[in-house]
Amino acid sequence: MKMGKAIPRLTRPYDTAAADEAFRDEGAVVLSAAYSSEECDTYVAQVQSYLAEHPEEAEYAANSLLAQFQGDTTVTLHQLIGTIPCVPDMVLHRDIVDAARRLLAPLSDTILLIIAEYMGRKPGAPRQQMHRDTFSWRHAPYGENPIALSVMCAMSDFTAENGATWVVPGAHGGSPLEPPPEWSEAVQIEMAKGDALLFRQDLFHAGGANDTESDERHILSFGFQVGWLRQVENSLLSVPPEKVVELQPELRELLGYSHELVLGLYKGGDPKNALKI
Ligand SMILES: O=C(O)CCC(=O)C(=O)O
Repeated sequence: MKMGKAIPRLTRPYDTAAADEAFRDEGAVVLSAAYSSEECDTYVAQVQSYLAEHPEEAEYAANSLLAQFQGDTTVTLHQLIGTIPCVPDMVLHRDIVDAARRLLAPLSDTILLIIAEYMGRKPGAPRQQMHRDTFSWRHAPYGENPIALSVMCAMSDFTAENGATWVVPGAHGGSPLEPPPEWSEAVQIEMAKGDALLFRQDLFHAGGANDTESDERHILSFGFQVGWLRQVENSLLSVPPEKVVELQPELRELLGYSHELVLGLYKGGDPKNALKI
């Protein structure tokens, strides 16, 4: 395993060659100010009002499979594309989608959205186990070229105290079943509100402990995967067709109204035909 030292941070306009080099050498890159402060505030406000109007969502999430991993000091909300109005445009962030397309091109002609998820890590949230997100596809082959990209966006400041994400620079390219590196090799990625951490899903990382009294860490988490793998979030069930038709065509494709050669066909043809638009 090749070990680097720091995760590069890019400012606008983002240098695509530098981003690609960072993925290759360190497994990750930070895009500074990927989102405006207003976008972040709108996102948090929309999530919070949705959760207030739909208490059943919190109850469902608290008993879900992923809740066991996140713990009860984290509030989560899934299927954001169909429920939180600002999220479709945020997920279609041009620099992020283009970075994913470049990164995943060696192993697939198409890409899909893995998940679009809110996480609020409350004071008292413990440090997560170090993990590779490719655990979702632990039987898939792994190597030089990744099968998925994670995007962890700071919707409020990520600080060392409130649990900014830890990553191990250069600890990518291996199996999700390998033992994690030592914590001494990990670095914490503090980010200002609006910054986005992009990392190969086979990079070892973890959410940090929130040791503050009252500073909840608000996250927009999403990602992209090669088009021939099953998505983590079942987008075709999560976003009802009447919502899907209102979305931008590129986002419809990223949800799964697309096909990788003969995978994902509808009646032997393009799954977009099911939308009758
Ligand atoms: O909380 C974070 O910053 C990282 C979260 C994460 O890695 C996860 O939930 O899998």
